Amino acid sequence: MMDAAMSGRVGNIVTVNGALPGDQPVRAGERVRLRLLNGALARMMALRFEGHRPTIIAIDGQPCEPHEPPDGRLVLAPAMRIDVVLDMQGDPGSRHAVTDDFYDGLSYTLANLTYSAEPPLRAHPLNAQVRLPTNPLPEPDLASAVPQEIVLQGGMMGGGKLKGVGGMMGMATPGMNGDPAWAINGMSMTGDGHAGMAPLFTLKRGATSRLIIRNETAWWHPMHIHGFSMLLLSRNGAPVPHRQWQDTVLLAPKDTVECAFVADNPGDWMLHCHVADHQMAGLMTVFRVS
Ligand SMILES: [Cu+2]
Repeated sequence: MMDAAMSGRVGNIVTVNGALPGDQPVRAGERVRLRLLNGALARMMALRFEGHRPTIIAIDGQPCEPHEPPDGRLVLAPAMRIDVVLDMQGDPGSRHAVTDDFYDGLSYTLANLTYSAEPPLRAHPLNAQVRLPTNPLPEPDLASAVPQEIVLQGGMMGGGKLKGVGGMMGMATPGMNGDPAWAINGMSMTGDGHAGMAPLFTLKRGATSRLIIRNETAWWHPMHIHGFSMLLLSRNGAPVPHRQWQDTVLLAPKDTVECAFVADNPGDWMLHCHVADHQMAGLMTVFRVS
């Protein structure tokens, strides 16, 4: 429960496609499309491709405007998927590290791009378009959008929003004695989510929902929605570029993110943190589209 009230269990070994990653063979001049998926329980990742410039072409399965990640650093939280195009512009025979430096002081080499000795496949990098056709998602109507605030609360050092929170100061540790460690708008849904909890909010089918997700905690949370892809509008008041549609939105401590979607999919849907330890300890809710 102590871990669940903090970062969750990040583990100590990262595998790629189920195996310990080592050399990833590539050839100079080739263009590679990588679909990166963070399947970890709690570990965030921030990948750098030494000597290379990945271009993001899709996030969570939704094409976006092709763009390079800020500082060349690809941040991937649990459940996030990012498609990148990578032009192999290294020299034949060279090796380039793929590193993960998400956690301060804990950076490591995940794998190595290992070039064969073959001559480059082509003399110049490809000029061809990397933009993918967009999916037919309904466009949110922001003028008529129904605002809904989603406040993430709890965890260690969270500022006392939950009963007993504030464990670092010698008070009760959140999550101990079977209490939930986290809450959304003051309510905690724990276990497998079938707790019979009433929906946090209800949307009319076809209405545009505008979610304002506010992270009051001292921890990172990849918030994952079922049934919909959300258009990211702003982060901490600044507009989000590249028209990114996501079903998993990572919030840094104290972040506020605004997103919108058209509620065209009837049913009861989950909205939860995808750090499984957080979800099971209360960072989960349900909403209804009817
Ligand atoms: Cu979380």
